[in-house]
Amino acid sequence: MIELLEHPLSPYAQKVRIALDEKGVEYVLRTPEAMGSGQASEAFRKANPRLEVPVLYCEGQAIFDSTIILEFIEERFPEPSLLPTSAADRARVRMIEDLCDTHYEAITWGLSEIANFKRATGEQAQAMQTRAAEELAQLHDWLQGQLGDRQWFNGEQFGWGDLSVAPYVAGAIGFGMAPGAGLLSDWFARASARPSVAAALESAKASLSAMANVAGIVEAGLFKRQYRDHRLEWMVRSGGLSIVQEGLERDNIRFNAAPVRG
Ligand SMILES: N[C@@H](CCC(=O)N[C@@H](CS)C(=O)NCC(=O)O)C(=O)O
Repeated sequence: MIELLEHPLSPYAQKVRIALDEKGVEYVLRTPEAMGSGQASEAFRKANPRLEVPVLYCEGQAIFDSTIILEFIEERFPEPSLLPTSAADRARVRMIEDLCDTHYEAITWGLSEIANFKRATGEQAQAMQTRAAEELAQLHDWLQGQLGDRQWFNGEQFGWGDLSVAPYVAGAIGFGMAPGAGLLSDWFARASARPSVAAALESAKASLSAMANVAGIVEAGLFKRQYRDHRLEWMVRSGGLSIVQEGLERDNIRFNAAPVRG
C-alpha cells in the first residue's frame, strides 16, 4: 500500500494528496512522530535527510519533495494526466508551481511564524503582516494574469497548475488575506469544490486547533523550526532578521544539514 508521510497543514503534502485523489490512487496517511522538533526517527531521516514532509513510500522506495513526487505519480499512474498536453503549457504550469512553492509559501509560512508561533509581536508583527499582505496582493494579481480567461490554470481541465495553487490560496485565506473578488477568487471557489481539494482543505481545517499550543511548545524548547531557502529570505527581507538571530541564540530554529549515509 502506498503511504504518504504528511502534515495536514503542509501545502506541499496537500499538493500530493490532491494529485493521488485526482488519479484515484489509494494510499494511507501518516504524520511522522516528533514532526518539527528536529528530532526525527532514524527511518524518517533515512527517507528524507531534510526531515520534511511530504515523503511518498511506494514499491519499496521513499520519495521526497512534492515536485519530484508529483512527477513520479504522473509517470507511475499516467491516467488521468494532470499535465496539460503541449510542452509550452507544461512549462507554464510548472513555472506557476515553482513560484507558489517558493515565493507564495514563504509568505504564508512567515504569517504562521507570527500568528501561531508568536515569533513577533506588537509593531514588528504588524509591520511584517502589512508587508505580507502587500506581497500577497501582488502575487494574486500575477496569478490572475496567469489564469487569464482560462477555466483552470491547467487549461480546460483541472490539473497540475491548479493543485499547485489551491493549497497556498487556502493558506492566505486562513490568515485573512484572501484574493479580492475576481477571476482568482472565482477559480478558488471552483477548485475548492472538487472532492480532492475539499478533502485536503478539510483535514487542514480540522488540525488547526492543535496550533493553539505551538508557541508554548517552541518556548519550552521542544520545537526546532526549519528555516530554509525562501522562508529564511522572507524573514530577513521582511523585518524578521532579529527573529532569526533570536532563534539561533535560543536554539529553536534549524537549517538543513548535509545528508548522512543511512
Ligand atoms: N521542497 C519541499 C518542501 C517541503 C517542506 O518544506 N515541508 C515542510 C512542511 S510545509 C516540513 O516538513 N518542514 C519540516 C520542519 O519544519 O521541520 C517539497 O516541495 O516537498
